[in-house]
Amino acid sequence: MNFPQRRTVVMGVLNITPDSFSDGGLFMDSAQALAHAKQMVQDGADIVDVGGESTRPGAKLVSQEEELRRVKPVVDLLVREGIVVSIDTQKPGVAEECLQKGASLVNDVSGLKNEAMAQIVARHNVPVVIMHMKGTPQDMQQDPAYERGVVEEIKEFFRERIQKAKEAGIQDIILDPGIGFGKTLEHNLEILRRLSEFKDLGYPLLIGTSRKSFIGKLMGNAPPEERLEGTIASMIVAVMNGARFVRVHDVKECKRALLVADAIIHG
Ligand code: HH2
Repeated sequence: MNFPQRRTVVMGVLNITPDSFSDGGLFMDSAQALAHAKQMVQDGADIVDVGGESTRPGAKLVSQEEELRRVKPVVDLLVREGIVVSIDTQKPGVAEECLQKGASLVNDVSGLKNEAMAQIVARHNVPVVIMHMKGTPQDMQQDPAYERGVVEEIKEFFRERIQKAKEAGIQDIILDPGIGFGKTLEHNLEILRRLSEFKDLGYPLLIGTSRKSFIGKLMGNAPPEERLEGTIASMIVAVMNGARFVRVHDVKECKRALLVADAIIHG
């Protein structure tokens, strides 16, 4: 896919879930979801990332049937409006049906754990986000530890999954170290500080810090709706350290910050 080279690519978050940590319950109605997606595009989103299963720590699992019931009509509506859609799912069956509806990218927070996902992505010839998660959303925040170092272990994971993706015939890979997915506050900070080390792998990097709990902790236990400044600060650090894609809820504000940051970084 051809994304702009000289500026950061903005992915706006659209969760069709009752329980997502910051926008849960807001967009269960398709008309509201469409209106929000359009607003995000107007505010500067290049891609809208549609998700039907929360991956917050301790989230309840959702059946494939229920996930499809939530996301498919919305993907359909957005594609008809000409919006570039990414489908945020770990389920090959959900990815398949959404790609058939015209989604342009698969965002897999399990990083191609399920072999069938790699086959589907390859067959549709679309880009895939390979995200790192230690454990599952149900257990990932129970004392996560990295014996060989958090950056080192994530790089090992990426090397293995890149190999699998290539074997399946996937052309277009985006890597995401998965901020908050089986990571302590210190792990998240170290990943962001050392992000440029992932560039050695030779693939574009995506970062999703938006409104996450580590920001709340650093901002004196601020709730999700009061984490905008911390979101922007962490996003700019990520961009300076090599992120090409950012996944954000507050598209307008983040885009305005990126207009300045991108001008400084890319000229
Ligand atoms: N974070 C979330 C979900 N999907 N995908 C990628 N590639 N990177 C991320 O950091 C990422 C992601 C979690 O955020 P959100 O969708 O707002 O919450 P929830 O999982 O509760 O729906």
